[in-house]
Amino acid sequence: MKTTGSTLAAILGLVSSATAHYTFDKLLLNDQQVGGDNTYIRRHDNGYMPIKFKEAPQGSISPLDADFACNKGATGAPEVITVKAGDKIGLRQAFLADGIQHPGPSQMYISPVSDAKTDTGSGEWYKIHQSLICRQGSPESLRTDAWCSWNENNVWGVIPSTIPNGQYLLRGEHIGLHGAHDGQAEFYVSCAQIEVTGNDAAGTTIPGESTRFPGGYQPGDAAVNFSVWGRETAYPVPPGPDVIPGGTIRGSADGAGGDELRTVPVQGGFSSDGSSSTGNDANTPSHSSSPSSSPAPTPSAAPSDGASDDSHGGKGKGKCPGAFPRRAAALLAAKMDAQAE
Ligand SMILES: [Cu+2]
Repeated sequence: MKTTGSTLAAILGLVSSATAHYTFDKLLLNDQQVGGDNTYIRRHDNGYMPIKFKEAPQGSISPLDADFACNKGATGAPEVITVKAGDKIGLRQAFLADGIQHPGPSQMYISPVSDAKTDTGSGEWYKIHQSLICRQGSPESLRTDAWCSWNENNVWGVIPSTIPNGQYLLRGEHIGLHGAHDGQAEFYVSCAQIEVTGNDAAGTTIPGESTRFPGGYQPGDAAVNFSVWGRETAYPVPPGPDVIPGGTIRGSADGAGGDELRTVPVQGGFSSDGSSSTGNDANTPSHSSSPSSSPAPTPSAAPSDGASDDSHGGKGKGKCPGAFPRRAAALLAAKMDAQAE
């Protein structure tokens, strides 16, 4: 692999700011890595930098930019991975990043495409997985290990039985909320190329709501203006559309059920055991067990919970916790240099 200018710039950015940034480049299928770096996951030009609405790192993009679907300048990967319903699929962090240490949700979306190697991701996206809070706790833990994804090195989900056979782009995303109180949520995004097989009973359409990227997230969304620096112990405002029927939700808005993986019920009798879902549970499982399904907190609510910008330390609080060590960044730079020889 050649060291590119943009990669070097990303490394220098890491060294100078020493933040815990990362990207995803390795595919995990049922917890085993398949292929190498970027065999199935699209390479992009954003290095380890986050995407942000506001004060994005130099050279990065906004969630409102055309490349938000698969990250800046993403190009087709050489291979498409074949998967089936029930497979656990993960997008693992790249070199020297070994555990997400940003508080926030992980999500997976799919977009049906005719050719997963060339499609740009401008079509409809359906959310197949959402990972929220796995450990019920305190306002302090909402800033760290209350989140299911805390310290995990990949964003993962499960292939639903409800989606038609065919090729898809699979978009893995983690959203860091540590700066969200200031409109600076950090989006880490990569796309894998998959082909779903064996879902002959799934019909020809994908159930549930869809969205588009860019467009799916807006700067004023409660989900990405949520403050983890106040007294909240729940996150009742997951970003984007609901998880589709047959998709999975890990944890919950307040962590009450622990680290639990639930499948969103299918309405209208698709499920093979003939059980039919009832009531609102089926529509909003991520909210149903939570006492916090009250209206979403808004950015302007922050001062009223005692967390004004001044009281929580101003600029320091928005910084990435769990700093990416300077030493590790230097090692990364050295490795990249060696590979460029
Ligand atoms: Cu960060």
